[in-house]
Amino acid sequence: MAETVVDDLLITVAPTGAETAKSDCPELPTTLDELVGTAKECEAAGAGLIHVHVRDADHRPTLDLGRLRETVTALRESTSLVVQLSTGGSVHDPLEDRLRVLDAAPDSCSITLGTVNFGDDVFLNPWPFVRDLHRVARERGIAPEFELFDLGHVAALGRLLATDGLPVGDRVHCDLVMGVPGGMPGTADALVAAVAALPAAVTSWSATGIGRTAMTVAMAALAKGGHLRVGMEDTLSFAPGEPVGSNRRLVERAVALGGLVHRVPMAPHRVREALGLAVQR
Ligand code: KMH
Ligand code: ZN
Repeated sequence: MAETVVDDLLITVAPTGAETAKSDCPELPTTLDELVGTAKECEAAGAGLIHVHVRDADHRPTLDLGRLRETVTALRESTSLVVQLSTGGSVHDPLEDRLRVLDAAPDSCSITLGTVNFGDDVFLNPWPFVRDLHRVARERGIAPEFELFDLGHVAALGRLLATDGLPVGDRVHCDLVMGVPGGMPGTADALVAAVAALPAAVTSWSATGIGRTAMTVAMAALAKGGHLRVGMEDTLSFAPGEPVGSNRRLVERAVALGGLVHRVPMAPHRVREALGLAVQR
């Protein structure tokens, strides 16, 4: 009888983001207590990594270093999740503030591989800035997650690795962010094209579909053997006309989808190994 093959599944939760107002979505976890509560629920449901944007006392996005450090500490005290800080911030954040995020010493950080139109705004990622983030992350042992919003970003990742070398632990993890108005569409065809173009050095990849592309992208990612990112940063509707309600529900759905193709959620210690981080903090 053939042996049953069970592969693991990295589920990243991106619970908050920087682009949704609390007033438009009161369930969005914007306070530290709400974020920690969400993180605990999502870890219990099967998430292994949390992608974090921080808000200020008025629930607005902030890159205040004190708040970032406090958030990293609180998440480490309350969960085992791999803590990834966004260096993308909001579309309005200056590059120097985004680089300074690394001073909060997260386990992981996002690095976007190029500038992209972002709805009516521009998400700015000039090449020298991308190189600075990559260099500083490696110097500090922070594992990057390369965010790829477009096929050009996939090619740019190959260029970065060729010119500037591999990240910490020689692991290259990236996330296809699909369906942003201005980036690649959230379709199975686009995902297949992007995956086919990934540099050979890539050791793991996930995908996320923004808004109504969430399910299409998740199913295409699983069909191609990828990992999943879910969360209210990317998706505010669970189904047409049905608000998400909580990040936990999205993680639970990812676990269920993965289970259909015999994938089991990766525990945080396995995520650390996969990202080339020391297992013990
Ligand atoms: N808020 C977006 C403009 C990231 O976290 O690295 C950028 C973003 C990507 O969310
Ligand atoms: Zn983000």
